[in-house]
Amino acid sequence: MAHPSAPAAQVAALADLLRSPRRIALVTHFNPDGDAVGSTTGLAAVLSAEGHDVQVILPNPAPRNLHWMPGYGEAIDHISAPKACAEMIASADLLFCLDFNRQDRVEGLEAAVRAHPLKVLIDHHRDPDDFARVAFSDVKASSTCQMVHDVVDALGMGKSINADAANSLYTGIMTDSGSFRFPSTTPHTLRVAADLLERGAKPESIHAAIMDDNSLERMRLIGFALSERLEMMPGNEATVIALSKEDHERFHYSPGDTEGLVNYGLGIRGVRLSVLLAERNGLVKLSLRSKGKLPVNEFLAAHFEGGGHANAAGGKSTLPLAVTVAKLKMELPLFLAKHPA
Ligand SMILES: [Mn+2]
Repeated sequence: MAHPSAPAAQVAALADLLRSPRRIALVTHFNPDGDAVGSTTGLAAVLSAEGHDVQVILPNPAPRNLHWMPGYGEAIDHISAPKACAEMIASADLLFCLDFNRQDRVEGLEAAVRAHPLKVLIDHHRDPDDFARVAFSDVKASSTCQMVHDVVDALGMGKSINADAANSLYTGIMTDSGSFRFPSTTPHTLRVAADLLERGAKPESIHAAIMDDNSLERMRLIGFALSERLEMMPGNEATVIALSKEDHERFHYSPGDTEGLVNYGLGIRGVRLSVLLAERNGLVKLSLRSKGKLPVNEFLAAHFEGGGHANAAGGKSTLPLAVTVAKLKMELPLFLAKHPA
């Protein structure tokens, strides 16, 4: 199997670091998603099978539909156990930084991560900061989980991808690729997925655990957002959903409830850009999704302190919701005109 994410020089450097049993901490980004939890627990399972002493450390807990993931129960998080997290990082020989490109993405763990002298990065986000001794960066990879698979394989540790690791890694590839439909899904992505199936990943159970675990409130909130809050922009190419603080309260919002909501707009015929604005914790969070050559990361970087991928990116605004929506509606037509379908 080819390893586009695992260049030989970095693989050799990492192999050197893993030659004898190590105490290893693995961290990922704040608000961990399937790829974040999958890459940390998946790599931890592999390294543990290789005889290393491992600990997964999360900046905050993952949404409930990820708690079933193998190894999630052994992870510690900075919200519940700040001291233990900082001590574990400080005492680790080696710190894996997975699925994030800047050290401020770990929020409360930032100081501990910055202070660690020996970091290994595996990540697929654009423009990673230069903070790791060994860095694997592949912006074309569907997911960090796919990269972890390739790095592990290149290290000759493929046999240590046990069923737990396979289920974790498959989860991240599935969630980050939108169930194998985003353009980042390549033949290689499917070969990696096939390899994980051979090693014990269970696609049906994983999909059900992730997708069919909605609370009734979340389903009602989605219904409300689509019927009462979704606006079609002039030209019928873009949709905007703006959810106020009151909207969240009405449906007893809990974290993760609006996950994936932004994608619904793209399901409408002719729509190639969809926006979700959510007023939470005194801030307006923007999520954008697009189809084709419509770099929403550039739009958000220019106007809403954001970034991410070309077809999926996030940003924020400290302006009131209505003002943010007005600003968005002013800028969107210009952006669409600049990038015609
Ligand atoms: Mn990812």
